[in-house]
Amino acid sequence: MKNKKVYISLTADNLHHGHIKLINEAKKYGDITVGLLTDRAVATHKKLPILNFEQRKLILQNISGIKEVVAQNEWDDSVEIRKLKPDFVIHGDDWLTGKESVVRKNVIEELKKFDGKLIEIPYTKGISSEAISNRNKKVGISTDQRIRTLKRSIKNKDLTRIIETHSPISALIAENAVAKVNDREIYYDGFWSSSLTDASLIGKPDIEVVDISKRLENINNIFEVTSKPLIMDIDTGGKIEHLNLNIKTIERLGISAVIMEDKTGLKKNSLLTDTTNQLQESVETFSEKIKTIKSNQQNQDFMVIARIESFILGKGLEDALMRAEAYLNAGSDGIMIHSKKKNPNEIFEFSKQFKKNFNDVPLVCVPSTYSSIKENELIDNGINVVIYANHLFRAAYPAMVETANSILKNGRSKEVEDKLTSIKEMMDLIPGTN
Ligand code: SPV
Ligand code: MG
Repeated sequence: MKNKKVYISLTADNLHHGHIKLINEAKKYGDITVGLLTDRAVATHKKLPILNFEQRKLILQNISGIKEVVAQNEWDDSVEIRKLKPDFVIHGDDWLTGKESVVRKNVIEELKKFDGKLIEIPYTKGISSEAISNRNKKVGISTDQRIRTLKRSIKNKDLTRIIETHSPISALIAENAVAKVNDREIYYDGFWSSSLTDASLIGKPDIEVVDISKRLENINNIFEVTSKPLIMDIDTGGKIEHLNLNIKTIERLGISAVIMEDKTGLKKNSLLTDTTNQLQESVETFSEKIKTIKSNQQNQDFMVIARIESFILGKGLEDALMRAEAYLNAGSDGIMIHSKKKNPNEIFEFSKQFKKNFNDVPLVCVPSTYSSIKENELIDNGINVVIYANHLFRAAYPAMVETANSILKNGRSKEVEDKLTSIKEMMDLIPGTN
């Protein structure tokens, strides 16, 4: 008689004895097919797994009792179950409540259609993949792993969400921030090291006056206490002769990508109202800079993203598209298109034309002035990476002003106390306090 088919769905990023118990139980019912969640499937609801799909698959293929490992492309197990029609589905009973209970309902409905059975086994107490993952977080992340994560995120998520961090504390806040929306966990995929907020932090204008070693020292401090990837704003990239040296340091530190803008002369911030004295670099020279970075990079996952300032400088769509093509030919791994309009129209016009020829090239935008646009509209319009470029700095500033003024006015701090974080909350945020 043919063996019965048993289906179990796993992510298997942090394999532990609870998984082995489940597999041993499943074995009793027949031949096990594991539906292994793809990176993309996991990323719809949770953080990307540490190990990629192929690595996780290899581990499972070498566990006795597992007959086959197939890709589960959806978060919801019932989609794969519809295709495979297993005799049994085995699952831990931890999905009776919480975010997976909807999936459970769908699986039960699906099984009814072909008389499959659901077997739920008691969840192994005292261990969870999440707990292991939190413990790993304390151990830290390797440089290569951090660099790689940005590319993986862009590949596996509809939209990679980046937020500005100007200090280790702001980075810790961004690292830990999570919003539960429906049954999904929404979080930031990485950090933006902004020239504007790095300069503002030390009371200087955004004119490439903060030297690179100071910027990198700040990023190094951020990396000491966090694990997410970081995109660095390298302004114009500076002199080619410096760029080829700096890029090695940047990469060695574990930065995943640099964004370099095609301006020349005294660079000022793009959001200034008056841009009359700001100049755009020639296509030839800027392409040389891109080639310099590409020829000096060591890690294949490191990316250079060319930032086009045509809209900022009033040059228009044709110029932006021409530059995008030239910069990609020079080796750029992605394009950032910038605008300081109140609506995203010119960004979306660019995206529409750009994506016709370069659908697979990551496209980045920075919606500081057109902030009413929602992320799902960015996705619908072909944007792959969104950068919230200055928001944590801008959030901290009014809070500090208000506190400073309130203490002066009242001759004590009590009036402002309930707006402040408690000392305990502050300490809980810092790793190693307890
Ligand atoms: C920055 O954050 O420093 C940027 C983005 O370059 S913008 O301020 O919009 O120019
Ligand atoms: Mg900048």
